[in-house]
Amino acid sequence: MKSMKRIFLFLVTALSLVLILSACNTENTNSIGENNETDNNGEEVSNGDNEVSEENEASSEPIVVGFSQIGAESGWRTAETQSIKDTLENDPQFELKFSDAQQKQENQIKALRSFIAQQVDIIALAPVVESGWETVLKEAKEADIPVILLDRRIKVEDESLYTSFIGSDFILEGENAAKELINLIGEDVETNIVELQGTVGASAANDRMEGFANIIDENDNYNIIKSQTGDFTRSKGKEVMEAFLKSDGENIDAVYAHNDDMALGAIQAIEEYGLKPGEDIKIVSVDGIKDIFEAVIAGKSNIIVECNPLLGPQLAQAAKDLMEGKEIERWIKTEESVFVGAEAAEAALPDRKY
Ligand code: GYE
Repeated sequence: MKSMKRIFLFLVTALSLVLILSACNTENTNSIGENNETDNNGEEVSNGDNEVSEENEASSEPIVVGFSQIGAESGWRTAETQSIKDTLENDPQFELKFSDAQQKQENQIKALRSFIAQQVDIIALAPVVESGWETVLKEAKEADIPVILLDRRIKVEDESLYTSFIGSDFILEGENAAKELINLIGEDVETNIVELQGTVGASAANDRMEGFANIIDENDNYNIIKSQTGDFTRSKGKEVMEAFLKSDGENIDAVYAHNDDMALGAIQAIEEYGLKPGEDIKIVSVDGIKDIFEAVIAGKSNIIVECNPLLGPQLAQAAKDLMEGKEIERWIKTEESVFVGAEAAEAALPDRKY
């Protein structure tokens, strides 16, 4: 009888030890934010991780990236979406969850909340506008999901709400657009410019406007006589240019468009008005899509300030680095050029990838 009692005691002690050890293991795993997950009831949802297979699992489990894209308003954006899909969908190390917000911030916020609920590893956000992100990004932070901003910036007081920004220097793009325009026309020539702005509240619009004004304001011969949003689209660009031509017609010497699509719309409007785009009215625009190269080659536009949308490889690298616990740069910049005139455009066109 005594020996039965001893065996029973031994079994109870052994069982408790096993339970304590496995509890410790769970705590460790969760505290380093690894792959164990909890469901709505707070219960652990096993995804195959355990002590023995942890290393193997970590290398075979894909990195889940939730990407909230703005929409498809421009050739540039379509190229960006393609680059991200091509890169992440063709790499078994990644699983991409893609969401198109159709230009609406509220849809982006919904997408982010859904990514958080699905416990993605990384959120990539191309923010349509600069402001209004605090609440949802705090939710991502609380869920320990790093957020990488793609192509546009945001304004937040707490800079720790995002990990990194991958994209261009829009102020510099605006400055380059103005410098090249002044070079082309001549600094002593009285020049009236109309400006086609991008989406209201977007960093790409705000900064391109600021950079351009920085340079133009230094030259008394150059004046921005009209400035209005064309929402980064061809149709709106055309519409706004028609209105500019109606009110200011022959007084317009140059167009500065925050993107190529709006410039292409403006070209149509100018032709329909009976003037020659690229000659009677000089044109400078930002992005560098193939269509604008063709327009410059045809003499219908003049200056292209490049902005690179092929951000897939940089996003993939940043995501891998983050998952390996490496520090990534706060601003991952893209290399860009400026093309002036038909000859330069013709030489570059065969190598254009978007
Ligand atoms: O220039 C424009 C697009 O955010 C940099 O958005 C991007 C801009 C790009 O729709 O064409």
